[in-house]
Amino acid sequence: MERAHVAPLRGEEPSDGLPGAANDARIPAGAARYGRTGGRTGSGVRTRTFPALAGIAAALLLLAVGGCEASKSERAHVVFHDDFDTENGLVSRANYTGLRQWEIVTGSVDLAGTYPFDLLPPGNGMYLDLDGASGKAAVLRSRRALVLEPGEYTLSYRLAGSQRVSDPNTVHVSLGGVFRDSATLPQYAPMRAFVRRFVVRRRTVARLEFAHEGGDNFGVLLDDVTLTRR
Ligand SMILES: [Ca+2]
Ligand SMILES: [Ca+2]
Repeated sequence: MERAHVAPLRGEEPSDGLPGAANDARIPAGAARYGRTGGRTGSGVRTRTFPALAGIAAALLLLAVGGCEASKSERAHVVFHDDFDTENGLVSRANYTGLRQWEIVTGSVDLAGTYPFDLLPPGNGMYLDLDGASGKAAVLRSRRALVLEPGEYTLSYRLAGSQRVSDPNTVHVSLGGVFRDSATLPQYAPMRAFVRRFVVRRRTVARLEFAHEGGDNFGVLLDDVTLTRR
């Protein structure tokens, strides 16, 4: 049975999608009314048509400027992202140590995604088996210390079961003292997104960490780690 626990300041259930970057630019009510009024002024009286068109153009300009400002204020800032798709020339490797953005504190990981470690259906690019081939699962930590300015954060990552031996696998996720979560996935759990939201109230510097339990060389599969701030 799959389970996931989280104690963020503000959490939500796992989602099938990554956090959206769509903006919710709203049209001011007054501007909308102006547009409808302008549309009814087509009376054929030439001397009144030009001011009306100028007004419509001004309203559209205001809408465009307002929309841009709204987009800027609501746009998420990407603090960290890794999809592993540029690792090792897309060649799978057991006990891979060349991760660009992660140090392996203990244990080992396998780089997977292509033969002979094409464990999932196509479409995931490269990903990691967090319990490599050394008999000890990995503690993976971001090489870069992440500077977390106060704000609302969304951390998303995709996890799948090992797709091989029948034991469940547990991984613990943390970001310093501001976020902590864990997930246990059965053997054939498909790859899906976990999306977590939390608030950072004071400037913090922290490293992102994935710590896998056990060590039987078949672990949780990890892909698409993204941290954003609003
Ligand atoms: Ca990938
Ligand atoms: Ca295992």
